[in-house]
Amino acid sequence: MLIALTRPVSASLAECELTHLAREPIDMARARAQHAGYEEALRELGVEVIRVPGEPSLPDAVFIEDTAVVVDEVAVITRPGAASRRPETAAVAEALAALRPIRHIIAPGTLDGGDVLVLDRDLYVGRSSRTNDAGIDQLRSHLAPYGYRVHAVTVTGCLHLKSAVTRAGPTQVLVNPEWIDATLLTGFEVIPVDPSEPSAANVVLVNGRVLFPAAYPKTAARLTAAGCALRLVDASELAKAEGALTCCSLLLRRSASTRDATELPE
Ligand code: CIR
Repeated sequence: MLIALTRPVSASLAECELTHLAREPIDMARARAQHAGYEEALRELGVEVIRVPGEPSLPDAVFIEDTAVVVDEVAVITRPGAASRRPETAAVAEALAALRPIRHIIAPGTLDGGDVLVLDRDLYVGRSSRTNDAGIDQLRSHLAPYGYRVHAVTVTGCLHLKSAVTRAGPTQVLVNPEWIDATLLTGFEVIPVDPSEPSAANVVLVNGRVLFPAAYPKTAARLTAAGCALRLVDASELAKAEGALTCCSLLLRRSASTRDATELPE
């Protein structure tokens, strides 16, 4: 069984961090409805959704992905690159403590979970405006004992590594080649986003289906043609806060001992 930890949309979302986007008004009712639709889609795909308590004064708390890196053996609580986001980690650490042994990224390291792409035992980690080399080195030290390899990847033009690449199938990655050198991801078939949809590369692969943003029909067609089964979700209001689909959950197996290879890709 897969678990998704999520966190409610904060009342202060309009004060979120923005790096590559201009601030636009956010329709809060719509943002909350879209977030509920995202959670519902996860449930529909067989995931148990557990909500971590909200924190209305932390604008970006809904983007829970950035607060931890979770593998079967351990959870590494991050130290987000944006100082405003660091208080988000405490509640997530508390929730994860019931599910995994906990490790921490500490100063001077910074790391956002959105920069970490787990492909089997290889973790590709974006060196970005949020994640520094000290954070990457600490992640490597925490995960090496379990046989994980951590590779640093330079990210340009977007917020996080996973703005530029995510897994779309057992052997497929969806990539914006303008933002990352996809040849680094050896052993995977690279599906490029449609050039008119640069932000379409962030998808959630779960139980063999791909949660995909409804806003990007041309890239959706490419994935469908490549044999991916899509479940569309509308996340357009959350996108105004520079959040994409992976950002809104932390996906993990209930326990390593009950691993089912059909849930998350190996
Ligand atoms: C931020 O800038 O930190 C938030 N407004 C958006 C975070 C999106 N998270 C993600 O891509 N993993």
